[in-house]
Amino acid sequence: MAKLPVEIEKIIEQYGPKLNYPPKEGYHGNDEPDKVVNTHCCFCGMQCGIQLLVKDNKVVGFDPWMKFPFNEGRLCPKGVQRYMQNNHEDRLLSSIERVEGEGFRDITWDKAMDKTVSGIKRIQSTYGNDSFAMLSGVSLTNEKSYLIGKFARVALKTKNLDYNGRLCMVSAGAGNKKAFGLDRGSNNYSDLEHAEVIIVAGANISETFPTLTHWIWKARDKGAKLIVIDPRVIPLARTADLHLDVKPGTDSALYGAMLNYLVQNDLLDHDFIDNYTSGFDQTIDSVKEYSLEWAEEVTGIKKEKIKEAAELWGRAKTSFLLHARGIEHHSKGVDNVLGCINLVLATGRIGRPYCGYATITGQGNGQGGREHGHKCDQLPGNRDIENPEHRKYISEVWGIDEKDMPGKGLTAYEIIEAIHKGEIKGLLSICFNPLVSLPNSNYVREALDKLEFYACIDFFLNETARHADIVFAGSLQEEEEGTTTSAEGRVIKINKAVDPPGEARTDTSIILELAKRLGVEDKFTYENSEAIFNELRIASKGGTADYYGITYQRIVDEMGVYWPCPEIGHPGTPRLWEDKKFKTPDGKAHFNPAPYRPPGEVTDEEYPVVLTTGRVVSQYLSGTQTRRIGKLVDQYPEPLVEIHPEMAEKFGIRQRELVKVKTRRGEGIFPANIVDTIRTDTVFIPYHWPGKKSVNLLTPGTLDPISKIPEFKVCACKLEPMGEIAGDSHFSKAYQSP
Ligand SMILES: Nc1nc2c(c(=O)[nH]1)N[C@H]1C(S)=C(S)[C@@H](COP(=O)(O)OP(=O)(O)OC[C@H]3O[C@@H](n4cnc5c(=O)[nH]c(N)nc54)[C@H](O)[C@@H]3O)O[C@H]1N2
Ligand SMILES: Nc1nc2c(c(=O)[nH]1)N[C@H]1C(S)=C(S)[C@@H](COP(=O)(O)OP(=O)(O)OC[C@H]3O[C@@H](n4cnc5c(=O)[nH]c(N)nc54)[C@H](O)[C@@H]3O)O[C@H]1N2
Ligand code: SF4
Ligand SMILES: [Mo]
Repeated sequence: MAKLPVEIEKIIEQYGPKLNYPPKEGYHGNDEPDKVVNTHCCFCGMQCGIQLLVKDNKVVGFDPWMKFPFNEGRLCPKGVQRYMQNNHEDRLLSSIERVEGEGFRDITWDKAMDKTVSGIKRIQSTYGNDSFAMLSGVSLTNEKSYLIGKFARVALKTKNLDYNGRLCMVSAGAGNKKAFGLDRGSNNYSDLEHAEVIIVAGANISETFPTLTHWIWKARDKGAKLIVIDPRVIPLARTADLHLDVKPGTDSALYGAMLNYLVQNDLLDHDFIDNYTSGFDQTIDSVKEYSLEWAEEVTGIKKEKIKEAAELWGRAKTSFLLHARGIEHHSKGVDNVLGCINLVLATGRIGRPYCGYATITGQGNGQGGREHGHKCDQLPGNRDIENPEHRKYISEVWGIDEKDMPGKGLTAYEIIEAIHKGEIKGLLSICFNPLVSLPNSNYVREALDKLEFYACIDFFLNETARHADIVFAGSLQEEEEGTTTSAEGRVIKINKAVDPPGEARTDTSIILELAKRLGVEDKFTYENSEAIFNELRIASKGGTADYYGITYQRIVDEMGVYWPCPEIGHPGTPRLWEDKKFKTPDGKAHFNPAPYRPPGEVTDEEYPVVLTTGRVVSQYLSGTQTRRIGKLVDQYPEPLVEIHPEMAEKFGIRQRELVKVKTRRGEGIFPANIVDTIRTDTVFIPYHWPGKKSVNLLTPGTLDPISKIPEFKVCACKLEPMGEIAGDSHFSKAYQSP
């Protein structure tokens, strides 16, 4: 039974996080590397090209990969430190097991397998197959995503498989499917270059997708107008033509009012609307009361600014709209996305050069990983697990009886709820750190402690894994060959640089061995990653995310191929919708009404302040990887709460004073960062830290009804200054927070 380990100090001492710094004598200038491997950054969805330098089977440095077209050698602070992991002293070199009262100890591969398989079998034979769940992640390659989707349904025979993209891309995915029938950013980013107007909504691009700013600056050099929609004056907003300082949770009111303005002033593309779309009349009907005055009242943005944004957008000849989690992490995330798409469709600016629309995919393989079947409702090729034809096709590819294909399962946060209810008793997780990344972390921790058996596959012991019975030492991105799909929809090649060190194994070999021991070896015979990819190609054929025409060789020769690519001779599709043939049932792009409704939790007398959460440039996600890299930690060692000077004065808070931030779920203590770049009614806390430093102690488990994404971007809080200024000792404690 997984219990919160009392031996936590010992575990931290043994497995970190400890900080690695580059050697004082840099690798460059010493002797030649054994090899230089062209591959990609393991972090965000930009998937920048990078060259890894290898010496003695260790990744020891990097060089820019100048020829990779998207980033042309440019890298961000995380990219230049990504090589610091394979050689890290916290790296798991062997599988480990938890011994109550003792902490973890090494265990042989064979025993780890035995214990896991008997854990799975005991739970499933006592409580049924669906009582064992699996959670996965999209830092994994396409091959692993595909394999895990198949493994959960064919080997574990459970319907309860979901992934960390549930916290990330699902609102955008659901909105894109409703509007276009397909879930991918519509353009490659070079289309930004000649856009006259660019809207960036809820995306802190300079910190979260730093290399993408290059394409925005290129457009700015040519005179593009930039409109940024964010409650904070993010770096990109400092030089924008217009900054709309939206109150968190009110975007749909803004987009509705902008659409109404376009209609009232006939700034519409009638030809496009009449010939290529449906749903226009109901949609404009739903916003006809949305005046500029009303929108100012709801969103807190001056009506003159809203009007100017609508004018700029309405009169442009070319344009690009980009959004990210700022509008998607909401209980109406899907509606916000649809509100943006309505603005794009009303002006007909899609499917033409320099006219585009895209959600900016977050995680490294956030795009590919949401297509190949490790979502609870999905089969490969972005097929629907409840559609009889889709089930039949994939059952044939997998060589199983359609009747044995499980149905739709629970989403990530619902799996936690089901553990609380006693419906789920066992868990296998890979590439996911839910204790830090899911909302309401006290509730998540209690769930982990209720599991009868929990196994995890990772290369570092993340905070969730500290609750596991068995942890398999898996592989880093650079330790296994495969492919990912960048935020642009470009399928690219991840090349193996080194072997997994010590007794660690590739993720794939761990999954394959589990499948074998669960008695389905015959369904999982792959010689290598390419063989998995070739099966994926067939499984995706005819689906909306069609990879059939993409081969490893083509990816190398062409520096990536954009899906859909349905035939071997097909050139790939950098820009979607040039043929105006949308993938919806009627072949048209759909307008969808997205009327305003308030967020799940609004401020009141007791909790008078809006809390929103997000990222900083130097940390990545739950921080498992980046909280171990010294230079990145030094850049921003712990979460600060951003507060406007007016609010600080109101509550009597001084710069760097410790502030207790409380919500209905919990409380945390954060040093104040008093800045005038945030709304006066809102505070912001980044989320990359665990334990007492975790803002997810405070966030609510409210979900979007369609996408089931948690409402990370808005809740109500109160602030209490603690009287103490955060000193050095406070900061240093943050390095090793449990
Ligand atoms: N450095 C770094 N880069 C990353 C990551 C990382 O962890 N660290 N993670 C990657 C991943 S997985 C993702 S998903 C992306 C996320 O990339 P982003 O979505 O750009 O990042 P966030 O900081 O979560 O949120 C973006 C902005 O939303 C704003 N915001 C908050 N509430 C609202 C609202 O109601 N409306 C609007 N319009 N804006 C609002 C915040 O002020 C913030 O500036 O980044 C990727 N890149
Ligand atoms: N409050 C708040 N919470 C948020 C967000 C927010 O904005 N605010 N953002 C949400 C978003 S957008 C996201 S994407 C999630 C992310 O949340 P998580 O997915 O939980 O975060 P990660 O840090 O990516 O955790 C992944 C784990 O996978 C491991 N890993 C990485 N690559 C590999 C691999 O190749 N193989 C194996 N075996 N393991 C690997 C890492 O070591 C790490 O332990 O967080 C969400 N949580
Ligand atoms: S922008 Fe993203 S992919 Fe590029 S170097 Fe930075 S983290 Fe890596
Ligand atoms: Mo994400």
